[in-house]
Amino acid sequence: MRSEVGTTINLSDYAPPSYLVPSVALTFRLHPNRTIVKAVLDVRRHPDTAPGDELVFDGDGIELVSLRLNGAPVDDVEITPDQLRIAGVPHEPFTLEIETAIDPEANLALSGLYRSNGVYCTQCEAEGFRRITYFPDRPDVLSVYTVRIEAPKADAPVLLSNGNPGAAGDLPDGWHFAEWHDPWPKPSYLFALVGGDIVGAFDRFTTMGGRDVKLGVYVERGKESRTGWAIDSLKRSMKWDEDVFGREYDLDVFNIVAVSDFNMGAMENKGLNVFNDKYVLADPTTATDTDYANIETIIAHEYFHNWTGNRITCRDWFQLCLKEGLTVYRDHEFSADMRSRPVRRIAEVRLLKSAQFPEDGGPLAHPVRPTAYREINNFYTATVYEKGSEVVRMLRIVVGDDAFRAGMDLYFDRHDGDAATIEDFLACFEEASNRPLTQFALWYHQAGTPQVTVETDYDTAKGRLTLTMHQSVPATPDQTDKEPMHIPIAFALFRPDGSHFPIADQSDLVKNGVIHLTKRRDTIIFDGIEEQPVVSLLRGFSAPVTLDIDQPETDRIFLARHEDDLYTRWQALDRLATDTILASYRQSNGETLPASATSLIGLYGEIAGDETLDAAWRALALTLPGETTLGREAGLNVDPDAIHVARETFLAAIAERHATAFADLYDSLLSDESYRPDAPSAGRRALELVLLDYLTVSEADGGRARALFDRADNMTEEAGALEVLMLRQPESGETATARAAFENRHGDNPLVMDKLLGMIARIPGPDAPGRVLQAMTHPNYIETNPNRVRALVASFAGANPSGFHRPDGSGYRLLADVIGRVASQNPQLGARLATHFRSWKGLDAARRDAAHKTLSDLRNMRDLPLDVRDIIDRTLS
Ligand code: 0A1
Ligand code: ZN
Repeated sequence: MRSEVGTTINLSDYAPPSYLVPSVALTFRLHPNRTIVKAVLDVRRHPDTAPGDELVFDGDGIELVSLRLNGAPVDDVEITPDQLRIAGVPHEPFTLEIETAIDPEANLALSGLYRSNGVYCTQCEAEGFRRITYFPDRPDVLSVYTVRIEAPKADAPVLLSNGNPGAAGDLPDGWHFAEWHDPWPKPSYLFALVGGDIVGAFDRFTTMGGRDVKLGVYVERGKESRTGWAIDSLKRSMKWDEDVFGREYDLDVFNIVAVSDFNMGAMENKGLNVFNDKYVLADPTTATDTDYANIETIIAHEYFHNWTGNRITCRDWFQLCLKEGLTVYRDHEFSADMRSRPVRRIAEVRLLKSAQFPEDGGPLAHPVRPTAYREINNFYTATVYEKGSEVVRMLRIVVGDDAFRAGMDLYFDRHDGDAATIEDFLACFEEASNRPLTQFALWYHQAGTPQVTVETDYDTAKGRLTLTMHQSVPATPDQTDKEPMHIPIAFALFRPDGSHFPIADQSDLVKNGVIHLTKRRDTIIFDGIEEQPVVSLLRGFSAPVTLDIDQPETDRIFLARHEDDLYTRWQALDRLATDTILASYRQSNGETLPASATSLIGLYGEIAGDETLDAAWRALALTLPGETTLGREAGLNVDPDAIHVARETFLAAIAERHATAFADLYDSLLSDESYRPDAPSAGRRALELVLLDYLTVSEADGGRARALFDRADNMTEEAGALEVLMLRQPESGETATARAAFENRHGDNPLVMDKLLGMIARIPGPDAPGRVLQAMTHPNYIETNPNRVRALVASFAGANPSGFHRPDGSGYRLLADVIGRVASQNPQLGARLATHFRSWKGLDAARRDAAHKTLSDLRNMRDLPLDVRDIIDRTLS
């Protein structure tokens, strides 16, 4: 066990490793409670460092069985809870043989080697390998691995590890073995092993260079019929990375294993990706359109890591965004190419605003590349992933498409096989574009969401538009004074007929339709604008900033109607909806709408019925901004109940105004075609379900939703209809009957039952904590499985503001109790749950006090693991 208080690790203290391990041979004898691991390490001194004669390797909670150096026992060895120290090691390369014993069954932290439903599997990122054997467990030590796994054949007929398969065969007493060799040097966090009674579905892919790759997707027995979409997504990912980035796969096999107990979404271990089964298993009757889309993008994400993460890895964990931000950017581009680009962009921005903006504006804010941490597992954040991806996206805008591609090629070329840094990455783009990126690099170093304010002035006589822009970056923990950033603001100037004014470049300030704001304040002048234009800024959400522009309501409505970039059209509409709901919240606690709402409400009817627009886009346009985002935009002293009321008031007004048109449209969308997961069919269902929600607001009995629930032949409509019933009419008889039917049909499928847990958790209002407590008694709710806890408790705390933020603190106490129970067995899960307190300082006084009390009580808990303590300490600071 590592210390509860922990020490702070600083980027500025980075030093190369003293010892390197060019090759490793591991032998595992799998046993549920006492697995024996034999590691033979080829160890040598780092040529550039001058260590003393002491070797220090990392360990965590393992038992040392034996230790030999160059074949001889070692006397001068010290073992602490987290280290193995050997004094007086030779100067010449030597062999270290380490035998350790571990207990996979007792490993509920799901880090290192553990058992999931009887299947042995590993999770080594970030620091799990040290729970398997003693090792320099850091990403800048790269080794070639050879692995031999031995196990009873009946328990574990399938034995997998990284790389290519080698010898396999039977052993005495019903045991067997399999050997694997991975020729590509890799850090220990990419090591993986799987052993169990799992079943593979197979396919093949021929790479652009002619390599024939055997693809396998392994799942628990009985789930093999749900692997087709994952394999299809994998093949499309492999082809896309060749076509778009010129990246080819580099082994003879690529395996994916789906396990049911997993702390995150998935893991990119070299040649052996391990997945949370939620992101692999799909068929029409158990997975929704959202599940299909998530599987597609996560399979792609893990596959793309083969180049961005594996072939080029991180020098240290501060560089996490080097692999994560870049790989998220790549999976975004993939999904945009597979589906509708504007629709995907809307989803990305919604996620950024609901998850990353609150992080960046609260006590857990940190730079995309942090400079200090106590627990690295707490830095797998929306900032590192989503903002990290936005930074790469901006980089492309700043250097241009051609230099971006050239910079990527240079990066792959120059750093293949390296453990690299953000500086290495940026240097490639400086060279490719022949421009310095020093100011741009601030996106990696300065935390906080920049704020841009814009004043517009149009001089009719001169035909001149003047934009005065001002930027500021708010103070964040440990960073008070901020430098101005390089903010690319894509824009257009519209004529009243919807056409664009042509825009000439202005040296570095305006280029290709982008204003490059680099100063704290700047003035941009456009001449030859012969009539008052409508200004559209931040097109495509070209930078992760908040924008405040003095723009008349009529211009905003114009953009929501005529912006020809569909993402940006949604952005204009979303801004109008947000402002309307917040005005209602401020003026009347959400009870009544401002007069200005009338024209906007009319616009929703126009959009819904506009057949020229993609149905998926219309569905998103009709989805009002979420309560979390509204609450953040509302500023300080927020009352989430009033935010909820304000959103509902606006929603009800839209529903009432368009009742007939929405009903007709809804009826026209119902289809008898059999289910297909493609984007157009999914878009139709999304629009249908959004309309169903509007229509049910004013219905007495939920009959329409019940009818859809009964006729549905796919999980999207079945769960979608049930969700409308559960959230709109939680106590109705129709809801009770539908819910019982759902449980009856799917009670044996935990992933489907998770959907029900999520619905229960999201029912708004004062009864929410009681309902969640009740759901915890359901036999399906198992607290050692992160998916169950996330479905119920994280949905409650993260997606039900009016239910979670009860002024009496009951929601907070519920969360704290779960954290207390979960943390001792699974610290990472406990820490993730604790992040849901992150916005407590923005709430009204009663809630703030209640949250503060709960957080203080939690902090005083004995034996709180470092992961949780780190989050609580920072949240309270
Ligand atoms: N690298 C993975 C995410 C991941 C991180 C940590 C894990 O265990 C603690 C597991 C997965 C990815 O980006 O997909
Ligand atoms: Zn990743």
